[in-house]
Amino acid sequence: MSGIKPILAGLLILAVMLPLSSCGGDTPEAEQITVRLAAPLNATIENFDTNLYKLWLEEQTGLKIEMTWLPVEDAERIATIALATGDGLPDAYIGFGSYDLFSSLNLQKYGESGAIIPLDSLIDQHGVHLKAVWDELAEYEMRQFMTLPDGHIYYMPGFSSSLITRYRQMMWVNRDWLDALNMTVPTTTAEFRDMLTAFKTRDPNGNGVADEIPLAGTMDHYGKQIYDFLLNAFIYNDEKHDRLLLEHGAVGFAPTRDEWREVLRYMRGLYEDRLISPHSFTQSNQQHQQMANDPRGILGAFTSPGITLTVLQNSPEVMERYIGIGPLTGPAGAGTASVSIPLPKPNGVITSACENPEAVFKLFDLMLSEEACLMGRYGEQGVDWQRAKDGDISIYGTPATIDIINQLWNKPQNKHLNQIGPYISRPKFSGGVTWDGNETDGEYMNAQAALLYRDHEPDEFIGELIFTAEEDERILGMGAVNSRKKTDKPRRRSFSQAVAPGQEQKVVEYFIHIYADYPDVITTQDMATMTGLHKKSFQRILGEGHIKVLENGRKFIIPKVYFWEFIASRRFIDSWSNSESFIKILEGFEEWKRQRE
Ligand SMILES: [Ca+2]
Repeated sequence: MSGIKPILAGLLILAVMLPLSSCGGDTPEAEQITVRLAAPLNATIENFDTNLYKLWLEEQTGLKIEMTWLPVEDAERIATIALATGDGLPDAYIGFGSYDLFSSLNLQKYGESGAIIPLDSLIDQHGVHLKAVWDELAEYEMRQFMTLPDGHIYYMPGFSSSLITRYRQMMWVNRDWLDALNMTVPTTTAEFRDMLTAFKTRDPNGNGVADEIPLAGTMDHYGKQIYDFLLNAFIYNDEKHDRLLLEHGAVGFAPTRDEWREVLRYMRGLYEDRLISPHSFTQSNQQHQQMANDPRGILGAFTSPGITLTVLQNSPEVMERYIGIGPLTGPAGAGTASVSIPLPKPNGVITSACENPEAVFKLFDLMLSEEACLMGRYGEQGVDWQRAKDGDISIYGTPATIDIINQLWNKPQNKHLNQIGPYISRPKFSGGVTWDGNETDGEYMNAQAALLYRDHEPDEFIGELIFTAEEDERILGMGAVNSRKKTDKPRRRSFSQAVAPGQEQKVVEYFIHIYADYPDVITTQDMATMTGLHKKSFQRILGEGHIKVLENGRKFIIPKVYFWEFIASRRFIDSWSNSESFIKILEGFEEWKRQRE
C-alpha cells in the first residue's frame, strides 16, 4: 500500500576478495589523454602532482591527471556557475560528496540541462569494480540509492561503512566520577537521572566547590545534542529519517506518539533540576570540546558519535576519564540504538566538457578497486600499513585485517587523496584494524562503545526508502491516464470554484476522509496521485517549495500532516487542472460537501 520497502540491514557482511583486473597501461604514449579534475581545496593533501596515489592511478591508466583546486569557501559557487554556463567546466568534479552541489535534485537538473552526463551505459560496459562492489556489499543496496528518480546514475560513489558510524547517538559518562561516588554505569532513565543528580550535588571531583556540569551538549553538531540519545529510551528516534518509525511494515511518525510527550516530560524534569547545562543550547562545538577536555574535570556526561569527535586523542589522561554507555531502558522497557545506514555520496561526476568520458569513467572505476581503496585510505603498503598477521585482534575483538604502521588520516600527507574522489571503505578493513592493547586508543574506545549499541537495534527500522516496482507501475499508469486526457481535453477546473475563501479546511477534511487508509507518511508520488494534478505541475509546486517535504537520502517523503497544510493553501486551492483524476477528486468534493450541507 505505502509503496515503501523497508530495508533491514544485518551486521553480517560477506567479505569477498575482488580479483583485481589489469587496468589501463594500454594507451600509447603519443595519445596520452589528460583528465582535468576540479575539487574543493583539501588541506591534508600536500602536493597533488607528486602524490603517491595520484601517480599510481596515472601509471595504472596511462592518463595524465590534472587538478584545479577551488578555494573551499567559494568552491560550490564557482562550480555552480560553471555548471550553469558551461564556462570553465573541468572533465569531472570530485570532492563534492558532502556538498549540496550534487544533491539528488541538482544532479537531475544538471543531467536534464546536459551539464553532466549520465553514466548508465558506461557502467554497463566498463563498471567492473563498481558492479563488483554492488555485489560484494549487496546489503547496502548501493545501486538503488545511486539511481535517481529520473532513472539515471550520474556519479561514482564515495561510500563508508563501519560499526562506529552506524550509531550516531552515543552517551559517554565520567568514569572517575562514578568511581568517586561508588556508582555503577546507569542502565535505566531513572538511574541516569540519579547519576546526574549525584554528579551535581555530591562533589565528585572532590574540590569542595559545586562546579560540576552533570550533562552538556551543543546544537552545533548532529550527534551532540543531549536529547536524541535520551529520546531513544522512550521511543525509537530516527533523527536521520525525520523520526519515522517502522512498525509491522507500516511507517509512523514518532512525534505524534504518547511516548514522545513522556520523554519531553522527562527532559523537562532534568532541565528544571539544572541537570542539563543551559549552555547546551548556545555553546559552539568547540566550547563543548573545551568543557569535555577541561583538565579540572568538570563535565559528567555528553553525547558524541565517537569519543574522538569530542576528546583530544593525544591526551590519554582525558580519554580514560570517560566511558561509553549503552542505550538506556526507559519506563516502558528496553531502549533502542538509532541506526544509521550509510549512503553512497556523489564523489565523482563527469561533465559535458569531457571529451573522453570513457577514460575518466574507467579511472573512477579503478578507484573503487580494493587495491586502490587500500592505498587511498591507508597509504603505501609495507610502509604505512600491512596486512594483519594471523592471530592479530581488531579493535572490535575480531580477527584483524589491517595493521596500520603510520597513521596518515586527517593530517598533512602525500600518500593518498583523503578519499575525496570515488572510494569504497569496505567494512572488512574499516572494522578490521589491529588493536595494540592501548585502552585509551580512541578508535578502540569507539569500537567498544559501538558494541554496546549493536544488540539494541530495533527489530524494524527504516534503512532507506525505496520505491517498489509496483509503485513505479502506478506512476507509469498515471502518465498513461494523463496522456489520454490530453486528447479528450476536459475543461480545466480548480477547487477555488467549489470552496469559498476561509473554507479551505473543508477540502482538508474531505482529503482526510477519502485518504484515511494512506499511511502516516507518504511519498511525492502518493501526493500527485492523491491530488490528481499532472505530474509536471506537481513537480513545479514541489520545486517552488510550496510543500514542506523531508528529504530522505535521495527521495522526498511527507508526513500526512504537511500534506494537509498544502491542501489548505491557496497554492493548491487555486491550482487549475484538466487532469481526469483531478476533476474526479474535485467532483467528489462537491458531492461530499452537498451531502454534508
Ligand atoms: Ca566540585
